[in-house]
Amino acid sequence: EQNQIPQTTHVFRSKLPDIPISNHMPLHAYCFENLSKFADRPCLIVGSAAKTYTYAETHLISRKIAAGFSNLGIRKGDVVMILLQNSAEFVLSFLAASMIGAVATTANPFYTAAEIFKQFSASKAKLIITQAMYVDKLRNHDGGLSLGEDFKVVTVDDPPENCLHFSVLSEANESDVPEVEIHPDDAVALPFSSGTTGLPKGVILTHKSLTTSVAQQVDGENPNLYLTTEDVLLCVLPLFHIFSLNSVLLCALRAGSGVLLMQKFEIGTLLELIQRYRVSVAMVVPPLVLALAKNPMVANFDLSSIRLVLSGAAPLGKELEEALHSRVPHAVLGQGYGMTEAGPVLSMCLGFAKQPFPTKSGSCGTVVRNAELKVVDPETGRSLGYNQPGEICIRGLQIMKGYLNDDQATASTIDAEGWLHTGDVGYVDDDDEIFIVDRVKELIKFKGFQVPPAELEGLLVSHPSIADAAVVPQKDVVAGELPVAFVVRSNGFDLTEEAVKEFIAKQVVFYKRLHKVYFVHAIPKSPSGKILRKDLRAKLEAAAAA
Ligand code: 4UU
Repeated sequence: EQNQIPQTTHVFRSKLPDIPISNHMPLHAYCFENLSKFADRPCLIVGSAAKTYTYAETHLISRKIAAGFSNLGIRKGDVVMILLQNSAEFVLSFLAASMIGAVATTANPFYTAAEIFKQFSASKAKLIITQAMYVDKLRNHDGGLSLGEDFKVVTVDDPPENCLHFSVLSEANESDVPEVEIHPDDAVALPFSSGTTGLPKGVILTHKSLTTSVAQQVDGENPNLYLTTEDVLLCVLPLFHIFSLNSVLLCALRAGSGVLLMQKFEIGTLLELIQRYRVSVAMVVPPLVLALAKNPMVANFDLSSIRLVLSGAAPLGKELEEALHSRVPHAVLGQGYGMTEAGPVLSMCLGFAKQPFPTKSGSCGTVVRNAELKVVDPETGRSLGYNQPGEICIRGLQIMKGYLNDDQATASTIDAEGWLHTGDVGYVDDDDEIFIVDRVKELIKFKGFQVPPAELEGLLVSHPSIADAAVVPQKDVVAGELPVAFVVRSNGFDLTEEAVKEFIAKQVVFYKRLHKVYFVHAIPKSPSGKILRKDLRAKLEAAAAA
């Protein structure tokens, strides 16, 4: 009988009231809704080239590229792959795709040919926008598709053979943008993420998801993340990752702030650009906080323009937060907590609000507005109250529509009641602040980058001398976590640690490389055959403590 008593669900909400959200609008229209108020303000600032695009220019060139896409045969629903470092072309192409109802799948240009091709074929992209130096990787895959025939490649610099120059897009006639009807539930972005388990999958983010997420951050009388047209946001985190795409780029566009684009992180250049362009808002990951807090060069630069630092994508230790505080004492420091599948922002520091709330160091903020968050016991599914750690779940219009062509993975992530299960373990304290304490999912994060263990395990067992393997995170001060492998050799003792590391290094982007290989006789598994990752992690921790 007891089982039939309905359980009360403890739902956590923002301390800010819900707001009306214009999530019926296509993403680009929503971002540019207030364009006329700041048409001549700087929008994209290309740090390396000392070039600035105003809002009016950004809008116009995006429209030209949209027309250019259409001229190349890209239609509503088609997928365009953006394989670029941070650049104006990245932003303009993303917005242009939205304008014709196309979908942008963003990928890391440092990926190996195999990694790119997996995403390219899963997303069925028709066009790739990249740099000439990456084109060789697009020729050397074994998918049987031919560059220039089966798919088109546009380069932002001198085009190699069979590729087109970006000017075919950017010099098209903006009056040729076709009229398309875009539905709020149509996809606009297709980032890839491994979620709670398995290989990377396409995450369908719709116009509605992204407009809702951006609004939850920057809209309303008292925005959770208060940005103005005077702000300059640091955009050094890669735009192919949802943190930068959403919380830096899209939020800045909606608010009319300037976006300082940096191709890559280099501390000297970063500091110089912050000083030169008076960067006021810095979105960062913990390793960048470490650099800003500890690098002696910082003392030689004027960072007084920075009023807000938002760290996310990985846990930020209290100590590090306090060390940074001593470097930028006038700035508000806090965290955002996101997950690609969640649209991505689940929670954000309320110290960033227009009328800020006091917050605690170490917290990842409070759940965003117009959303519900709950914490459940991972064993029983029972919802938990304040201060009790459990799996964090989120519900709202911002979350993904689902995984691309993977109903099973979608169903095991978003339940029948619409709750997205994050695989993160955390609790909500008495002040409604969220603290993440652990992860129950497989994912490893190296400097905030996703390392899916299943991908490395698949590669490992493809080696003729490896019978079985498991990859787990090992704690690290600089990177947060490092991928390490437990390997069962199949024939004698020939295989060395170095050989295993090299075998993987050749096939993956730098941050997925193995940092240690432990040879074992067997991988601990549950009766159903699941790797007991907890046991392996415990083994590592015991070894580190010894
Ligand atoms: C502890 O990392 C992200 C998105 C981050 C983000 C986005 C917008 C942060 C702030 C923002 O404004 O997405 P993924 O999909 O690459 O990785 C998701 C996982 C989470 O499930 C969690 O395990 O990354 C971890 N994570 C964090 N962990 C993300 N943010 C945090 C955080 N503290 N602040």
